[in-house]
Amino acid sequence: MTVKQYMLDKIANGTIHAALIDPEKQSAEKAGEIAKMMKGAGTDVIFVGGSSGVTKENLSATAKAIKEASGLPVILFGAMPDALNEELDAIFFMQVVNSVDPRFVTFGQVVAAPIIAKLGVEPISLGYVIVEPGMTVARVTSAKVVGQDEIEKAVAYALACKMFGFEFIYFEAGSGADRPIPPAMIKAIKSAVDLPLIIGGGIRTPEAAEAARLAGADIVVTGTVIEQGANYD
Ligand code: 1GP
Repeated sequence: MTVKQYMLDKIANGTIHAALIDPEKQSAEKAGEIAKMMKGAGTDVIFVGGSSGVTKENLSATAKAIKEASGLPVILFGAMPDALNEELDAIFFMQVVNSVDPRFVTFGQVVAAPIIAKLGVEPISLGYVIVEPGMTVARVTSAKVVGQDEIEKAVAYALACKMFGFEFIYFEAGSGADRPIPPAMIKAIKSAVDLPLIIGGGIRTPEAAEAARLAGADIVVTGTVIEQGANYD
């Protein structure tokens, strides 16, 4: 079964949880332990990636350790093409839809596409939209962030993603955001566009995750809260 189908089957039964693990932040062994612990807590899929410091070496070792320790599928989420490797189960082939830097819209993808084809790793196309405050990822990608109260604009981005043919959409407030994507925005996106909807950035409490779920998120992503709980050495 493809990773895409695995996620679609899970989503059909309700919202799922994705843990984001940054390969640069701990040893591969520790990443495996975290993934195993997260699986025990109900996590369904692991996203790996980070805004900087992701190398082929730390990414492949981390993906391998996560798969061995937890059995969960590992999807690469945002990284430079030279970090791609065959240990990954799938790659979000993503466009930062509101970036004004063509490297994050098309040019980086053109470099990555033949590498992904050669490796034989499953690509899952993803429209990625950055919402205020946006944090590091908004700065790195020069994104024109969608305001927290710009619900119509968010819906327009989601519709554009649908018309482009993306398989998944991800609305991101940025890792470590002080405000997650507002539930009203999630609800509006979900009622306008029937694509699997990923929501992340700034979700630190069960209440915030529950609010995203109730508003219509299909996949809720947490990163920082897992890092903080992991007691890194
Ligand atoms: C970042 O959406 C993810 O890409 C996770 O954000 O680190 O704030 O949980 P946090």
